[in-house]
Amino acid sequence: MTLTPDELKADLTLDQLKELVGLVEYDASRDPFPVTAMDAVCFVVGNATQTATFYQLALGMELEAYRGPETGVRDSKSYVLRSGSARFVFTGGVLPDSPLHDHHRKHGDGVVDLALEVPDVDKCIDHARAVGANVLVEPHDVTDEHGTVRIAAIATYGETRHTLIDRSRYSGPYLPGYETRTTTVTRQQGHPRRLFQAVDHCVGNVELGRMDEWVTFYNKVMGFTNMAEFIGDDIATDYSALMSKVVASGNHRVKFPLNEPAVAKKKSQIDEYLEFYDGAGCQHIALATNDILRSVDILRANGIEFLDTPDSYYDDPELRARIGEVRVPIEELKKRKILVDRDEDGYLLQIFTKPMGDRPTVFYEFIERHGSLGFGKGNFKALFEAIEREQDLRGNL
Ligand code: TYF
Ligand code: FE
Repeated sequence: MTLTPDELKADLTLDQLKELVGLVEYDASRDPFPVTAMDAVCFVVGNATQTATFYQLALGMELEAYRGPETGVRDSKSYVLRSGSARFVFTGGVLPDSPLHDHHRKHGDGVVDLALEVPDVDKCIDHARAVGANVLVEPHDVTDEHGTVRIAAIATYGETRHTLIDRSRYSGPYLPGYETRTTTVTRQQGHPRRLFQAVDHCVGNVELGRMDEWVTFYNKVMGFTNMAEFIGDDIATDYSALMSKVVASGNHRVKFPLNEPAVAKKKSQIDEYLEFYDGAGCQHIALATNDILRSVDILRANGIEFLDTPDSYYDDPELRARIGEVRVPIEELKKRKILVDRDEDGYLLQIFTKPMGDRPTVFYEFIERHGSLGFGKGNFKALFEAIEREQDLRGNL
């Protein structure tokens, strides 16, 4: 397994990545759709200029590239931000009749593209087409003075897409046509340590009864395999009001949990998302950090709001017994409302933000893994109760 140029640039070693996001060795030569890593999470937002500043100020990301009217693109502004190997691109419409405004009118701020870095775009597209995928953009080269990228795109759930990018022949900022831009924010104590280093997983919410269709899509079209963690009928009707399965790329570098609403006693949090996003879409992005306590302290001080966890969660003797020793006293987690889960491989610490925008749709998870390859199954009950308290406050339960 090799590191992508982004990961090298982000000073991450393969061992650090394994620890951060939980990678596995596999035989790429037998993969019909080899994927190297996430390339970018691309958002369409109502105000990309302010969103880019907010992500620098509050989430400690660094501005890296820009494209817009000043660089000859009249219809939109795009800001590229980085934290470790995680890359976010925020785009907003500029001209009054921009189709980006139509997207934003319908969905609000949201994820339009979970872009993947692949070694061979044509091989992926040939396979995807042969098994019936919807090819949105045919493979083509894009070139500037820094080199050439090969690009294509396939459709996934809702109006979301997967752009496939081979950037092995390119050394410029983000993509051809972008110019280098550096962070405008001056930080108080010089150069900050990052608040997160990588994207751990990206979750999709799909319509009632369609989860298995999308799992099959990722299996057949993209060669992704199912991971052990899932929420079935049994848990769904008791308290979660959702069903969930997880697919991962061969090397586990890319993990996509998929949720659908379940018919339960209460209105599902997934139904709330589908209603306010007006369709299927990306629900949360999990960001891997190697110091979740520090990250959460800084994020809170910067105004990021997290879901509450009741003290009873930490005082439960069953939790204490199941968790055993973790790297800090449980009191430190309790103070910060950080959740903890342990499975056969190790443990993880995780916390969830409230929705980031005006609509109750997209949010973030911060996760610190210590061996565990799971998604916090032991926390599902506490987490879903916290989500439902917020849903109730919004009048949507
Ligand atoms: O990604 C996961 O599976 C966990 C748990 O609506 C989760 O972060 C699952 C569904 C959901 C919120 C969180
Ligand atoms: Fe998650």
